[in-house]
Amino acid sequence: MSTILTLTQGDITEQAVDAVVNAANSSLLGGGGVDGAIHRRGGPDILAECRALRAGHYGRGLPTGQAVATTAGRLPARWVIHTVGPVHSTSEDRSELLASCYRESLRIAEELGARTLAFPAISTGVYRWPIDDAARTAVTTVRAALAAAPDAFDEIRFVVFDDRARTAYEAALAED
Ligand code: AR6
Repeated sequence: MSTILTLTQGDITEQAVDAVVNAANSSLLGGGGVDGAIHRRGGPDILAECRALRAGHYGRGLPTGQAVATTAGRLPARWVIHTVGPVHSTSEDRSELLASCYRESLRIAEELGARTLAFPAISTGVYRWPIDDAARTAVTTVRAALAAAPDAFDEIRFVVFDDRARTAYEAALAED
């Protein structure tokens, strides 16, 4: 069975999927945007697990491009997969780190047995990544990872907030 890639405009915290990806920062202790919404709607259990991760394996924070899972608390999902996108830079190409966020999130999801996964547009808010380029990186990276694991997932859902992001993902999904 092959995985379907879908696009939804709306709030990532309302997605009924096995795992929701959080556009976190390396502190794992919350922030604005997607991160703020996930902690607000998901409740304190998520932060408690994040604090435990900081007290244990991730004492120095979660490095950019990596991912780690916690409970989803009160969200309509089983897990939150926290990943740290790169801040966009004009002096250095950090695309590989952005791609790594998608690959590592998929790897963790597969380990968990999550078959449906929702991704926000990582790095395109506070971290200022241009949306067209971010959408292309998201779609091509996910497609490449799925080619290597064709039976692992049922649905990968890209969740965007605004019209501009929706247009960018529609274009990226229409490309081969
Ligand atoms: N549902 C779906 N998409 C959303 C939502 C939502 N509820 N809220 C925002 N977006 P951002 P980043 C879109 O800033 O750029 C935090 O403070 C938004 O329009 O959430 O990776 C963290 O703690 C944008 O297109 O993530 C970090 O410090 C996209 O989601 C930092 O921001 C990502 O925007 C991470 O910055």
